[in-house]
Amino acid sequence: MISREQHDRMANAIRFLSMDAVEKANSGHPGLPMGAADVATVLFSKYLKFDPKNPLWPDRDRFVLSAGHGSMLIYSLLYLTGYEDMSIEDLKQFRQLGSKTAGHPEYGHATGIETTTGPLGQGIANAVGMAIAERKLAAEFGADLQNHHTYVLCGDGCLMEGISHEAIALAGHLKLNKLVLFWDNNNITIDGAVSLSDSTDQIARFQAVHWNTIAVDGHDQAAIAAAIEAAQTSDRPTFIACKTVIGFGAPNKQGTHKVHGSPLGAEEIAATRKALNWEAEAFTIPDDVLSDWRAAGTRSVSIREEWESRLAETDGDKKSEFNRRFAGALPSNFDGAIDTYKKKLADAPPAIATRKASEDALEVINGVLPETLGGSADLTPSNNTKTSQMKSITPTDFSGRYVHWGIREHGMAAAMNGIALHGGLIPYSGGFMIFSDYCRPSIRLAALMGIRVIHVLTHDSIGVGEDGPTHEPVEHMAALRAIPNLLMFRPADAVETAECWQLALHEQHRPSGLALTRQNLAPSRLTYEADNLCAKGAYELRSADNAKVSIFASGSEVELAVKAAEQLNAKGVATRVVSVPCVELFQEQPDDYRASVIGNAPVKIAAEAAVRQGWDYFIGNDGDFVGMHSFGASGPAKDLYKHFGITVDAIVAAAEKKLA
Ligand SMILES: Cc1ncc(C[n+]2csc(CCOP(=O)(O)OP(=O)(O)O)c2C)c(N)n1
Repeated sequence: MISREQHDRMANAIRFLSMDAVEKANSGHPGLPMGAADVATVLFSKYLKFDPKNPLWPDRDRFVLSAGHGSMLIYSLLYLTGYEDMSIEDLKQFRQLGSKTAGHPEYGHATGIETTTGPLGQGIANAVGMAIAERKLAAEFGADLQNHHTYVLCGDGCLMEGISHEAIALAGHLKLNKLVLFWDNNNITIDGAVSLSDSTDQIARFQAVHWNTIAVDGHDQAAIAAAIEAAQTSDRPTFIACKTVIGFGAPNKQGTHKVHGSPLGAEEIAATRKALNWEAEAFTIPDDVLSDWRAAGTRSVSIREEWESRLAETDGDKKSEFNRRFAGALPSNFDGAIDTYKKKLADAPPAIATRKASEDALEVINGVLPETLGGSADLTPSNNTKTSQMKSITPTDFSGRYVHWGIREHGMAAAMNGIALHGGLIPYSGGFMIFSDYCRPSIRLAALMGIRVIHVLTHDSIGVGEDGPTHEPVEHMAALRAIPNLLMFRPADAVETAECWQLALHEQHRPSGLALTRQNLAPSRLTYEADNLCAKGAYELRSADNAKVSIFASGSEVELAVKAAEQLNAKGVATRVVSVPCVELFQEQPDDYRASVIGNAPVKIAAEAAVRQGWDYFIGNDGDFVGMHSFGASGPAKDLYKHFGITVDAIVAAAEKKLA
């Protein structure tokens, strides 16, 4: 049992490391770590199941610092509990270029940072995804192998962000009872008191979405412990509202917004040392305190060892499947299944929408990849994301493989990040491409973290038709292509769709999006090719000797490009067509490949039912672009294509004009 005095000294270690690191960096946020130090100390010293020497142990509890600006809290905890990749030197390098201790916690910088946080609210939704993953894997592999909690700490800001509501409503609905959310209820944000902008009754709010709620004094060690113990036996997720004082211990600044995001200053730090009776110098932790913390870090070793013995005793197939799933490797029969499917497609190339082609590909994929976890933001019949293998997950039955996310795109995308980060599953979603805007902050974070999540984005252009401009993406391909480390695929037919899925699934360290049509398309790949032609991002689909015209197109416009080329060739104008399913992959190819695909035909035309931005890479400044120059409109898709001039005739005319 940790005495009150010991506890205080352990919590103060967090406080001083945080304020001293912020002071040294002359930048950062001391208020949250100082205020939440007691909550974190109780959690990490008594309850969190973790092993700093085996930080990736699959059944560890997950801890997410949703209020990422308080990053020194987690960095301090990692150092104090004995993570080998977080030294005192790393803390001294807080916020310096190239250090692990970045301004906000970044996934991959050090073990124990379970996700990148900073954009407020994301961490709560990540944690919901982690809790979904745990419950799903527990249903699949049994409680012997998966049985852990997910703890998340948030501030007022996280709770004000809309994404938090999407996430907590789903968590309450799904009864994710191993999810525990601590609210650092300090009544302060950057501008001042929370009352400037918010008067939500948070307890009532969480109760309304079926959470267990507990309110405690966030500086009362025993009360925090009792709340965590109550949470651990709850049949619902638990919200622990912890009343805290921001910047606790700083005699003149605590409780005010002055400690939120600025160094305390030498004078106030000296006063805090006095007030908290802390004599150790900056970055020096007294031996007794460090040894208490290190003991907290070894607390779960035997639990981890018992877990390892259970895994060792697990039936061979199940054990190797569990290990494969957490390694993120695809099963050896995966590529063969795609290949067989491509042969079948070549026998009778279907004229279908790529969203339907995606469903057909998923039917094959989900048959061989038990780790895929599908879902849709209430557009299942439109996104075609649910295949025959996928039963719906329900609050009482997680044996299914399909999540009904509800109309919560942002929460879905962030929770998918949490699922991918948790390990053992590959999440893919469904949504209308237009609403990728609603997912964008989380897609960006997936790209920043380098994790495998796959967004199925259907209804990818004016091909949407009657629903009109509110539902027709125009700038979205360009906007998504602008996100570094995200692969945006826009396949042209069923074969390309299967190839793009294959590529997305092989990408262990990048997210992908698949832009798919609502409308049917003529097949453009008519013969079987063993190679995945989409792998190089762009390739010559129709060749022509001494081509005078090159047409570059993606997705639904490849069909138009092929027909335009046929007409031009019939008129004696040698024309080739390049299909561009993934600009990012193409840009990674060697110079000579890119030069050969771009070619040197004097006339270059690009066709995509979207804005031109980005296409100059292929066609240059003097190429011509057949696409959108405005928002779309409501009407039958065929009429819209005509109205906006995205037609075979328009491509032919553009080429002829350039040749003239
Ligand atoms: C989405 C988003 N908007 C704005 C910010 C900038 N920001 C960082 S912290 C903060 C205030 C948060 O207040 P609170 O959660 O109460 O944190 P505390 O003051 O307790 O540290 C803001 C607006 C952000 N990080 N993310």
